[in-house]
Amino acid sequence: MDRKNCDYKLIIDGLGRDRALNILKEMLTIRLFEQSGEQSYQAGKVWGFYHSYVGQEAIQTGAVHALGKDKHLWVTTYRCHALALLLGMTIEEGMCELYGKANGNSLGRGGSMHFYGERMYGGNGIVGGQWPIGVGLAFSLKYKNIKDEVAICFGGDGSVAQGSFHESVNLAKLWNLPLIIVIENNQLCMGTQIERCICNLPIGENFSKAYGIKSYCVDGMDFCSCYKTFQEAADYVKKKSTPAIIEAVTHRFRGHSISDAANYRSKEELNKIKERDPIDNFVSAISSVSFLKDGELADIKNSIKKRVVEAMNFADKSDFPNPNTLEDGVYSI
Ligand SMILES: Cc1ncc(C[n+]2csc(CCOP(=O)(O)OP(=O)(O)O)c2C)c(N)n1
Repeated sequence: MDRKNCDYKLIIDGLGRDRALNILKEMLTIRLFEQSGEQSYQAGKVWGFYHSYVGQEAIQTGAVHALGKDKHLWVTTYRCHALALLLGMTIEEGMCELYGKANGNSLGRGGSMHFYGERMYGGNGIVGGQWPIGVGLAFSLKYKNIKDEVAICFGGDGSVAQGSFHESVNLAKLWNLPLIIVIENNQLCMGTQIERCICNLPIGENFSKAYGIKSYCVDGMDFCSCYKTFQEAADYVKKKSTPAIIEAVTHRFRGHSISDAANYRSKEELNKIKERDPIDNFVSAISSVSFLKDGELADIKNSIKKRVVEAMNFADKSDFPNPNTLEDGVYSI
């Protein structure tokens, strides 16, 4: 991991106080959104699958800040709430989608695994289903000769075991597509340890060698390392017009989904993991350059919590989609 190459002070100074505080607010919004969504689920207001991004916040926040949310084409897995929020979805749209309400991000038809945005192509429930979509997005950029944008495709470590990953990476390199392939390695393929799922570790380094692709390995619990690595990888991909792999080593604090009690991990192990909480890491990084005043963190948390609770009430009061619109948006050829 190239943490040692990451000059925190330089990065935080370069961001400036306002932007650093915005980054903190975004990571806290993701955390509180996820926790509140889970509460709503337990209260019977949200159904279906629910995959929380808690613990992994630094990766996609780092990526979106490094590349900019108004450019590029993005796609991710079923663990998709964070990316949608980072790319501009409102908390209300997100909460309404979880509640299956017509004001939701996908008009209440997709639920937790199917969030979208103008530049975000899901939210995909099929493990490994996003890799070929990422290749298609990168192909479209090359085809249209758009040189200052890339496609970014996120996937879990378990999805590297799918054939779709290998076919996609092969094509991306064969056609030299501007694609950043991000393996969010939370070291668990659902409930199976990565060592029992993937044959050749470290995953990013070894699989990238197989396809002749440059790879980066980054501490996914650290915003600054992620931010710097995504900047470097995007510059490389644009300059060389070729793909790159980023393996972000991380941990999820929750089970694979809400119905997974994560009994395969001891309390002690989880507590140890939480000592490297990406939000706490960022708070200490910005505190070390005096960007955070006394009491400011508590104020920020309270105001975000208030906004999330308002969004939950809004979702609760919103209408379910009208059954007469059931066939809207359904196309056939
Ligand atoms: C094609 C397909 N096979 C199986 C599943 C069931 N499934 C959902 S997630 C998952 C494992 C994914 O592991 P990983 O990519 O490491 O994700 P994470 O641990 O972050 O949930 C499986 C087998 C599925 N959704 N799609």
